[in-house]
Amino acid sequence: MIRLWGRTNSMNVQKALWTLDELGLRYERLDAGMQFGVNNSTEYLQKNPNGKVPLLEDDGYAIWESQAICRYLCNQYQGSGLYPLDARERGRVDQWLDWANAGINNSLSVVFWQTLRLPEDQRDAKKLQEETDKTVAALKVFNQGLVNRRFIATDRFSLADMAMAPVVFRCVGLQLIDHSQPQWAELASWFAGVEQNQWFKKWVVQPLK
Ligand SMILES: N[C@@H](CCC(=O)N[C@@H](CS)C(=O)NCC(=O)O)C(=O)O
Repeated sequence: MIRLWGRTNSMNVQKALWTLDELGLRYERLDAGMQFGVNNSTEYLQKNPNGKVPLLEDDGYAIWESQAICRYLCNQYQGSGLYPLDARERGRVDQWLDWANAGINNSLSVVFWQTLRLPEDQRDAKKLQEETDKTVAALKVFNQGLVNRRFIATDRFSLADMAMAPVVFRCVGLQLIDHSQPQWAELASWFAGVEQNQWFKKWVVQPLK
């Protein structure tokens, strides 16, 4: 039995849910994190000592870190379509997956909290501007990576596209970029394709809060 813990408005949980559904797996999702709590209970911390979501459990095997979860699911359940076996193709997927976490998620997360989640008296306009600039600079790298390509990592849709889709959804929703402008043409064309994906519509498209 596969169980995933995590609130559905977390980008990291969305990636794991999307992977589960792309692979056609049966699973149970349990709310955890923020208003739902659970993630700081002793039982949860035994499985994920970071107290973060998502956490996946598969027949007694517990794994945390969203992208490790996505890779595990592909490795365990014939997901080579999303996470290719070829070393160079896999290398490209890993490259963009790692970059999504290290290269853009950190700054976007600050922007998200500074714009929507922190009480107004705790917001810091300078920090917001700095992290917005970093996020937009990273999006330029992503846009450049899509020149003459339909998907970011290989010639097929992969985990790398799934990792970046919620990021771009938030950046567009927060109006960090106007992707109708010509300098974002590659990103816009990629995003228009992603927006057709049924699991993107199910898990990622929701009001930002
Ligand atoms: N790098 C981790 C980040 C995990 C993380 O920071 N999760 C956030 C939600 S996106 C969390 O658990 N926040 C605490 C909470 O929801 O209570 C991953 O990709 O899984």
